[in-house]
Amino acid sequence: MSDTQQKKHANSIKHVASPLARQTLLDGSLTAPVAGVRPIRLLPWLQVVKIGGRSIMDRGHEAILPIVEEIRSVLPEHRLLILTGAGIRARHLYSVGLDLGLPVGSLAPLAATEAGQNGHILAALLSPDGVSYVEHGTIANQLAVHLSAARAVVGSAFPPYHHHEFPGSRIPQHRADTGAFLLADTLGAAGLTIVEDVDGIYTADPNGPEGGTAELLRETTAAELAKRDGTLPLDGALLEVMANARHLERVQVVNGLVPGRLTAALRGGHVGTIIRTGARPL
Ligand code: GWN
Ligand code: ATP
Repeated sequence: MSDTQQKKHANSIKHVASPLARQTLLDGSLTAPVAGVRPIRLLPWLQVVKIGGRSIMDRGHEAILPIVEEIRSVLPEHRLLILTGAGIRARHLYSVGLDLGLPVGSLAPLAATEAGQNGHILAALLSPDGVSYVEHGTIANQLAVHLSAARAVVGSAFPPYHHHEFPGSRIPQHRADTGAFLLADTLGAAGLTIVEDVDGIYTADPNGPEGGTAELLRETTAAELAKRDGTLPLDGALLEVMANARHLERVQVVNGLVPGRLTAALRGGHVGTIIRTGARPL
């Protein structure tokens, strides 16, 4: 190309004004003016409900049928994304897989399938009410259209990290509670209720050796829980994700074995443990 041709060509290039084009995305002071604003709420009317795999689904009809009845009765009031946890089949899988030396990236997708199976069971029971199981890809891309056609859908709470699961631990760190929170926060949902088999979060495992002295925490923060020693009825990674939440300011953990608790929580009642996240009202 001659000099004149080159100049003509350069003048015809359309320059796209892009504030992040010239800087490293690692420099917080440069990205903050562009990336520091709160994201939009995609589905602000959505209520997300995580149903425990071990705590509810593994108990069979005694626990599942009353929850199905309760979900059915709240459908006229709420539009729901119901997400199920993986339960004891995943725990058995971890023991077999770990014994065989499988890496965490093999175990994560295998455990996730169990969360999906629990979702299929729940969706089948709710199908007379127009509720179906929807795949991960559908949750990602077509949730709005499905929730325009039905009051609720069911999906797997396990996040699809698959073979990208972080190798920090041999058991997948990002499990069903984390997956449910990540979805609820990114969708800008109105709320997330985590349904367990205990009244909420206690100072120690109420079913453990110190259960007799364990006290229920009516209200706490993700930061306080992160500082505590001992076990929780939630994934550890959830606390880290909650600290960086963008929309969801609180989550409630409720006992799904007590009829009416889920309904009350969805109506804004304080019937379990409220955990405040790092998200702040604007
Ligand atoms: O299979 O129950 O979605 O919604 O994490 O991947 O391991 O897959 O590897 O859309 O993509 O078992 O087949 O399975 O639970 O996750 O789904 O029936 O590629 O609808 O095909 O991200 O459901 O499944 O287990 O959730 O959690 O075909 Mo299942 Mo799960 Mo279905 Mo899904 Mo995974 Mo898909 Mo997926 Mo896989
Ligand atoms: P998943 O959905 O991943 O299958 P889940 O949410 O149904 O699991 P668990 O992970 O077993 O269920 O969590 C519930 C259990 O956590 C309770 O039955 C309780 O015994 C136990 N637990 C441990 N520590 C605490 C605590 N500090 N407060 C309340 N429950 C606790």
